[in-house]
Amino acid sequence: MMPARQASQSEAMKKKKRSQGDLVVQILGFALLCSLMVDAAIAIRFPDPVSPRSNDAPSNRPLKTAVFALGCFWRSEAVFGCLNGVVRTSAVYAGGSKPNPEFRSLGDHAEAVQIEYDPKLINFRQLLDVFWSSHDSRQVFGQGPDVGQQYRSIIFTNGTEEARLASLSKEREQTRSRSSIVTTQIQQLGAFYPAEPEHQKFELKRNPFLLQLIGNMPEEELERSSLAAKLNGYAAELCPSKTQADIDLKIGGILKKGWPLLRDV
Ligand code: MHO
Repeated sequence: MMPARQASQSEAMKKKKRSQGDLVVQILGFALLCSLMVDAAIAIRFPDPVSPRSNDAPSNRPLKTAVFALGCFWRSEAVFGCLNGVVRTSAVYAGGSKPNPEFRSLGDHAEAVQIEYDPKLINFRQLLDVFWSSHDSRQVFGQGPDVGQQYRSIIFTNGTEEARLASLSKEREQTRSRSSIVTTQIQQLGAFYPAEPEHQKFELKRNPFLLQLIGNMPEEELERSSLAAKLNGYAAELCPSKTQADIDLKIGGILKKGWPLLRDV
């Protein structure tokens, strides 16, 4: 028979092991819950990339424009900037009637993103899919902590075909969320205005290291640059995970050698 002291020690050890085991199970459960919550909160549905024909450079092809409002335009610009086929993005004010709005007095406008895209590489339907899957269209006049009509959700269209695709996608979205109303408005695009320079490529500008890596472009170049649009998405960690990883690798390579500047990703 075990002496009383030894027996109680081994009982205590068993208890400790059991409670350590419980802790591990709790931590794993919590981690799983968190990852499910993050997935449920945002799981952007990225389109499958189409590879461009090498003899037909994107710069020679006619581009199309789309404008969406989905909350703070810092984030909206980053969401779309990284997509294959998106050539340029800008933060804009749209959807209102006030001429020449400014951030501190934008009247009835919403913060929005203007997207210039190559229709051979990505289409309006795919952009709509990214739009729906990258924000909460059921939140009334706001996104997360940003509350107010400037953060409302809007799909702007150029008329019949885009308006039809937008309504169809909204109906689909409404069937997905039976218990709450999809608040997204669908509007013909009217006059819209570029936001101030400090709101353009905001996520990228928060990262002086990345700015340096692309050679500290002057503001006008930064605003027109496809590379800057992509890196703006990368800086916000909103690119598809494969793209995030590819850019990480590229940057790692440059850092190792100490050169050259990052010219494309
Ligand atoms: N929550 C953000 C909103 C900025 S956005 C340009 C902030 O004030 O930091 O509306």
